[in-house]
Amino acid sequence: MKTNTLRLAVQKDGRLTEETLGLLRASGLEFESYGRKLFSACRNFPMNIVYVRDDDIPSLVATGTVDIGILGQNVLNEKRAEVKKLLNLRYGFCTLAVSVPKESSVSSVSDLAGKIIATSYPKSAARFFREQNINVTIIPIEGSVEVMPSLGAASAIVDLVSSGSTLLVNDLRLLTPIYRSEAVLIANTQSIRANRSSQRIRELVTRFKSVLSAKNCKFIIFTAPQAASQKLKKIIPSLTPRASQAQTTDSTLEGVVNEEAFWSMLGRLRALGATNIRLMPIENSIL
Ligand code: PRT
Ligand code: ZN
Repeated sequence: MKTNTLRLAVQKDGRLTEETLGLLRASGLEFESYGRKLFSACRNFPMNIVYVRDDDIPSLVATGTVDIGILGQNVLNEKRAEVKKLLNLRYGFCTLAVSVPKESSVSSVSDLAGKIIATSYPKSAARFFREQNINVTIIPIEGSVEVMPSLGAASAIVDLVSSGSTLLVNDLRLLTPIYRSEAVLIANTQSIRANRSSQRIRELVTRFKSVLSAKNCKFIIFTAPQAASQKLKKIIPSLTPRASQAQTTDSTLEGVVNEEAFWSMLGRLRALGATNIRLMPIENSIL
């Protein structure tokens, strides 16, 4: 591994891996990722991608072993490393929450005073209960936290929830959220200042931002009566007529729409005479 090359740590094999590698590729980076033994070198950008366990990323970044890393905000909150957060990456969404057995009489967190809480996030859990002034005993558990209440080992758990199906299967119910989490990009505090790396990190952030801003937007193109143009522009402000149009009563309009909003505006577009509507992906959007 060349030492003057930027180093990015990503999760080796887990929930964030696929979307992280997808984001890197969508950002125009070319690299081989099969096998993912230790690292892969980008062919078209001076960066090595290092594959590690997500729990190790905060300290690898904090110590400068790597310059930047992608991990869940939850891991960062738990490890509390001296790093700089650069960007929220809009995937890997989940919530760290307190959950109790469905049949439990506990109706608020204060009912957990004096009780045992099982968690893989002992620091986050301890901080939460301390801030609430509730005395609990926290037992750190590495895996299968959700089975602890049914084993009689804990009255509640603090764990990540995304779809909620794990809670359902284990007869648990969510009592209260602690914090929301998503994948984030973090950097070593020296690397963002050093000449060697700061410009490359900035370029990477720009690439990521352009992918993220293009993610929910689609390019739209359709035909509509010229007389309806003003009303259509009120629905899609970015609409512009295609250049060099023939002198007809219809015009071809193009613009950018949020994909979710598109489906709710489709009826109004049609009512104003829009036909031949095509929606196309945008790969990047550099604003
Ligand atoms: O091996 P390594 O240490 O790298 O991976 P890991 O096993 O520690 O982490 P991994 O791959 O499970 O998760 C990586 C990251 O994904 C987490 O740090 C979060 O940022 C994010 N993430 C998003 C989740 C979830 N959603 C999630 N649902 N991480 C874990 N879960 C687990 C949760 O702990 C619970 O067991 O999924 C279960 C609940 O899911 P639902 O959908 O049933 O509610
Ligand atoms: Zn982990």
